[in-house]
Amino acid sequence: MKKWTLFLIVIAITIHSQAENGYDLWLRYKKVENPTILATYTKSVTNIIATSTSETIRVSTKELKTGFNGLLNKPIAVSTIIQNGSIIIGQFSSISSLIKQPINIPANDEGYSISTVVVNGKSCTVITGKNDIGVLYGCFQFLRLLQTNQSISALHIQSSPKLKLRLLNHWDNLNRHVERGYAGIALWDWHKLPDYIDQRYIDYARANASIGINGVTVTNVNANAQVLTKPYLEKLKALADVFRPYGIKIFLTARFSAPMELDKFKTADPLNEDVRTWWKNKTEEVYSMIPDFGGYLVKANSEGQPGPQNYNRTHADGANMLADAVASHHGIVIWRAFVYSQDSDDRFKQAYDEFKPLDGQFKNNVLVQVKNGPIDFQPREPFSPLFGAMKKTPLVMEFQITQEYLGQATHLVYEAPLFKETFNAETYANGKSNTVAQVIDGEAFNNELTGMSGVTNIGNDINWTGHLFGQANWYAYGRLAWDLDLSSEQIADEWIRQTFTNESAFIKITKNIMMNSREMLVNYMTPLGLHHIMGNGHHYGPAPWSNTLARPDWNPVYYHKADNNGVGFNRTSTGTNALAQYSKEVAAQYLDSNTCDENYLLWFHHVSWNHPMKSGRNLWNEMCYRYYTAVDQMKEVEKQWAGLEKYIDQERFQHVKMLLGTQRKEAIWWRNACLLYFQTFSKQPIPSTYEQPDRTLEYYKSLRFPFAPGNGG
Ligand code: GCW
Repeated sequence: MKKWTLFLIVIAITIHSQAENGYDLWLRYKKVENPTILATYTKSVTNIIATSTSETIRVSTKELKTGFNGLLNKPIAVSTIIQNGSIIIGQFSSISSLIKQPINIPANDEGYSISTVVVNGKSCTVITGKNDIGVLYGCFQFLRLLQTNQSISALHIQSSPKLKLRLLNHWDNLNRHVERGYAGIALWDWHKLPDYIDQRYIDYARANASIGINGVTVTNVNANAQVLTKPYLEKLKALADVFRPYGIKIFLTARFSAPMELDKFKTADPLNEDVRTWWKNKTEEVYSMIPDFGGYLVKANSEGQPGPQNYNRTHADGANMLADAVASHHGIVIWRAFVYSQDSDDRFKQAYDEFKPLDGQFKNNVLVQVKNGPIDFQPREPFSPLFGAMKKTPLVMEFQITQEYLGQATHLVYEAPLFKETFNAETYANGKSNTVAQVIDGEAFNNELTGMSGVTNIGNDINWTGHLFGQANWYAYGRLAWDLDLSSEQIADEWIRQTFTNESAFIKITKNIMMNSREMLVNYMTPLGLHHIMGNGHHYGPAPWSNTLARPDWNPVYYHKADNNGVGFNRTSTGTNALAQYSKEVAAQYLDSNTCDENYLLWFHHVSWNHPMKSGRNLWNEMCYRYYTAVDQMKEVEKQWAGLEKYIDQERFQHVKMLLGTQRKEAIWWRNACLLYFQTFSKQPIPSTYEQPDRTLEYYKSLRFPFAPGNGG
């Protein structure tokens, strides 16, 4: 009996120690499995020497200790004695007297260098930067090398971020509901702030710093003026104090009508002197509490938000008023270009039509934040024409990390290929080769200020992002904001190794699943350039038939324009001529329905159901082919994952497995619902070689999801 009890306890402990809930993200620091690698690491890491006691160096040291303790499975002491394997960290100015030799340091203020050097005959690793924050980034990079089993014996690494502002945007409301959030409620426990500091705030800051994020807006762009009141500023100050050592600044979403809502003003006109003074004073109050406050992010005159147009003023008038208020503190204003109204004949054109004429009118501490595509974060969009057009205004790229239109938190979709597709697109701005990446990193138009914002997928779910693989999107977003040239594969590789294991068989299959996942999703949801055909309001599931919303440009039928003649939105000169917003080289790629990249065909053309496609099929059959092939791929993904059970802990294996089951069901739902609907126009059969839909179109139309997550306030 006794023996058995012991045995069971041992089993229970083993299973328990293996189970992981995903909370540790990519910062797991598990013991290095390969004994040879472990032995070399153990020799190369013997003690930590920190040359200052600043807060950022303190958290750097702490992170290294935690990391080494786990990875090497032994405590590593902090000391001042140089020995073989010392890890010396500190600002360049403070380490130079210690190491007594020149060292290459990065040009950029936030960059780092990691070098193997011999000091007093001892081989050491020096992690340094011009500033403390570079040192912290370098420490995280060093830990990443260990976690991914890279050699650390002869390091000469220098790295600097390509973008100045690497931001996360939380669409979190003060009641903790997260707009388009699928991972629980907001992290910020406003009620308990400022006194209660949840460990999560610290771990959130660590995770962000590990990938180079340096600013966050913690509230929704559909803003609530309350956040500007004293009690909330006190709560924000508490968060800012937690984030500061990690190099993360707080930005606020500003509700344009705040002077009216908080102080009974009759107007919020940006040219009214009292209004301007109100913002000036409010901003002074913010800076008195948060001296490194980043600035304001504003959604104005869009989807019901108030803005300068309410007073017949322009977006530039509004942005410049706030820009003046933050200028003396070196703050910035990020003004969103996500605007559209039903007066336009094509929502695609609206942002360009409103913002292009304002180019050159913004103060120099204003950036305009543009969504990657012209409509709204669809599975595939052409790049927004504003990226080639705003020559005098720095633009911030806005990506949506949360998967509002990408299967929410039940679909495994790796977004790096989507981000990279946008970056790699040619704008031909200034009549020469200039990619979107070159516009964003300031090269194309010589911008000093550069930045990127990601609408986060983070909530209070134990694994932060709902779907474990959602973590990869947070990770990839940050890594790309640091270096736009990193490849999707490399980022996936790093992420898998840190999140799961360095086992090559596991990495190969998982990377393959990730790399194909976005294209697969496009094909089971919106192939060939279909877009915006999801359910009303909550945006969950397919509803291409939907035509009941108040405004035409909210309805799916507006976007696909299916009829008996064909399908697609004619944006050529015989249609809305949206293509004219691109440079002529870009427009030329899409102008002709016979040569247009088929991935964008229905974005730009209304073509007949019999339109000949490159495969030799007609459009209808190609559509069937895409939907069916994608579902087959999804089934294959499920099988491949099932074969990976032996490599990872049960808890995370089962989590992903169950969600892949949901994803397969929903892929079939999308395929069947869309094909049955479009078939009512094409009047052609779904080829008999395919398994036929087992439900009717009426059934799919009847589905309702009143409590689907992420919707409403
Ligand atoms: O994608 C749409 C979302 C809205 C969001 C809006 C925006 C915050 O459906 O929920 O509002 O975009 O980007 O402002």
